[in-house]
Amino acid sequence: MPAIRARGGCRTAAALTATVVLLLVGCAPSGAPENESDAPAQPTALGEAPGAGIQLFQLPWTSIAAECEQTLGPAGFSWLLTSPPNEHIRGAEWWTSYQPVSYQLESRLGSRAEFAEMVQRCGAVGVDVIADAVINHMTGQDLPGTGVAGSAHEHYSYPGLYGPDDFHHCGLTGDDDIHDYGSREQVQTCELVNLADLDTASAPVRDRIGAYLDDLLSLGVAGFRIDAAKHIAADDVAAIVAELPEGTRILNEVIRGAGEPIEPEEYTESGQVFEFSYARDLVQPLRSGVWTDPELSDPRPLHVASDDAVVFVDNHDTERGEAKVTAKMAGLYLLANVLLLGDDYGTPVVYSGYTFSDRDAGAPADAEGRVLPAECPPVVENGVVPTDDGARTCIQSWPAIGGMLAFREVVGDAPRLPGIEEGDAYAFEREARGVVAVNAGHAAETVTIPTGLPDGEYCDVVSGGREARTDGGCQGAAFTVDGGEAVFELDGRTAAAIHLESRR
Ligand code: LAG
Ligand code: CA
Repeated sequence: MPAIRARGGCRTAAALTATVVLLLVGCAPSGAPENESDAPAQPTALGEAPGAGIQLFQLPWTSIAAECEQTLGPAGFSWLLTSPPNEHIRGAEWWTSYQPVSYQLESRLGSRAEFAEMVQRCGAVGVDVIADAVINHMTGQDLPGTGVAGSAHEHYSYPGLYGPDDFHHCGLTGDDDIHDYGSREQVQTCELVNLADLDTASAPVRDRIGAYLDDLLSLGVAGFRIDAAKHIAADDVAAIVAELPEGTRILNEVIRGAGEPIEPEEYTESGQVFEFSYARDLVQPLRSGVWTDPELSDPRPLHVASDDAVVFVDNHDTERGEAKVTAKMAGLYLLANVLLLGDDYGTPVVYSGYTFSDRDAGAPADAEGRVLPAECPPVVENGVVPTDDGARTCIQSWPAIGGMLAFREVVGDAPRLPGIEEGDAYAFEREARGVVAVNAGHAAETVTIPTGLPDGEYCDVVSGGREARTDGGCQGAAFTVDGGEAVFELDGRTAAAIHLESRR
């Protein structure tokens, strides 16, 4: 697996260690023991949790740069995923981004210079940038047109880049579109919703794609989401990735579909994959109030191995489709994100988009079609999402998110233990390092869970955020561990999390 930067460990060491000595020697490896005089011996050597990311959907580059400095860096995100940065078709819909016209870094979200500056500014605060790479296809336009940077395009002609021979013409269906997801050949060589399908087995096509990815790497990106990876043969993805520098992060988008011949497992050779099973399983108990522990083996059933998985509550497609819990249900969405970030499985990515009532509606834009800059307030009350169309959801500004990122740094790779269910509430421990509790019901509920955390009063990082512990008190709620049991009295639709370092 590509290396994940050691940023979380650095922060953890600094946060856990009161001594100046360790700070002077720089970022100690995360396995270093932390010995506070009043703390009991640490249970086991601490391995790092995978650094968490955030998808910033259709957010302009200038806004992302500011967001990194103001919120994402301080909150403890280690990477972010942008929308596609290259030239695409004109139009007001968000999905114009998924119809490439050229590989110039000129889009509704900003210019090449703005993109480059964003990568630098985010990197300076410890946030890596991953770009969404649309390399399976070009446009789905049947009529000639020009892209947002002025490049001419026809369905199978992109002057200076691709001509008709560079595309699959599958000949398997009447219109050359994909009709049967049970057919590997159709899915990978026919057209996804009429999008001209690149012949990714051909050397010139691979070279052009490689040059585009190299160009983005030259600006400092850490890696790529491979859009529609399921529609590119795993061997083709692997061949393209093989030409990239060692350590380039690859996140393959391969939606797991029941009974389909193409499986996410095929793509782990070239990087991680988004594990769609995870989101599907995560939200079920939130809606039903019936909790079952996930199978705590690795891999979980119908999941890739933890190291291979990128996990999420929703993304820009599922919030418009299959996701049962989205920002539209802000209370449950908070719980889902707490569970996501509290888990020991996969590399989590939080999703931040904008409110919509029309699934096609693009983010608010100016007269020329450029998406308007948008700023999130540094702090937004947990679970609050604006309801007006086009407003940014800004969940990264919830105290709970920064609080759970701190939780991850403290619990590291401590395993998740089987949980305790109490009515609609549920709690689980990350062995001897932290406990997460959620109440999916509307009524208050108390859940009591045995824990290896030392007895004491703990500050809740969901309500209290990253700096939950204040001088002598707590920023938010407090919970007690007594006689080896943690007790969480939770109001309806609330969550809590405590960890070794949130003890008062
Ligand atoms: C993806 N992952 O595999 C993206 O995450 C997803 O957002 C993309 O679909 C898709 N694959 C292609 O990159 C989006 C919209 C589609 C849109 C498509 C192309 O969800 O609705 O299709 O991008 O812009 C639209 C129209 C179609 C039309 C097509 C071609 O909705 O009706 O056939 O454009 O003109
Ligand atoms: Ca294809």
